[in-house]
Amino acid sequence: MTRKTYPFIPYRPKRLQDADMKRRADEFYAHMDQRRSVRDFSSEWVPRELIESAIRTASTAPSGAHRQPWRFVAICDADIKRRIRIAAEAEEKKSYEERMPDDWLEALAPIGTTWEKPFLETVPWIVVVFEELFGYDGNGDKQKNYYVPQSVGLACGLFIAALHTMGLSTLTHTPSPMKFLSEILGRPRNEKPYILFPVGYPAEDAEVPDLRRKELEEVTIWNPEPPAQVAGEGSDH
Ligand code: IYR
Repeated sequence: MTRKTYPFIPYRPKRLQDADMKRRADEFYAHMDQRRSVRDFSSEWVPRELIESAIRTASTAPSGAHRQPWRFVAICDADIKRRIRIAAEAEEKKSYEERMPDDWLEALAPIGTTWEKPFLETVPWIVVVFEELFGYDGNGDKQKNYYVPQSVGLACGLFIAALHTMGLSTLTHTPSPMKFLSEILGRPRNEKPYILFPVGYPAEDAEVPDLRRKELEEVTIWNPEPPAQVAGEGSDH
């Protein structure tokens, strides 16, 4: 069934000079490579406009059938943050002490995480992302969404990049199970908690593990190996 109902419009992203492409690519990589997950936050205020901008950017992500099946719940209220901390710590305590198998605890040991999550109260903002499992059409009938976890993951990646670009920090936090977030935040049953982002500035004395990222060669398979590029030869074709 080919039935295009959108009007289609030309798309001509500005073509850059080869040298500019490489420079911008390298600058973007260098910038993103500075990003670190933070677990010790300052209580310094972050204006709502910055959170709005990050959510706008996140919402530019591609999504299955362009359903944009994500909801960002932005929380700055001290009482709600406290309730989230209490519920998250209750679940995390059970996870760390009873539910997580030894191999998992061992994998986390070098990072030093524990069930205690004081940052949930310290940070100026918590943003909880929900997956919209299904929506409703104009008649109020259920409408399926597609590739929801992929779509929401992509939006979260852009959200993280947007925050980093502003000089803000976050942590991808997944208290488990996360159902308490639906209850505290009063979200409907077609929405499922996906991830929680504390957002703010690192505490003045914040430290992060001195970890290394995998080399390009460890994460890339060229299939087949592309021909060697001749120096000075652009890719104008
Ligand atoms: N959700 C727990 C445990 C945890 C799991 C993984 I995998 C991490 O990379 C970090 C933590 C917590 O937030 O502590």
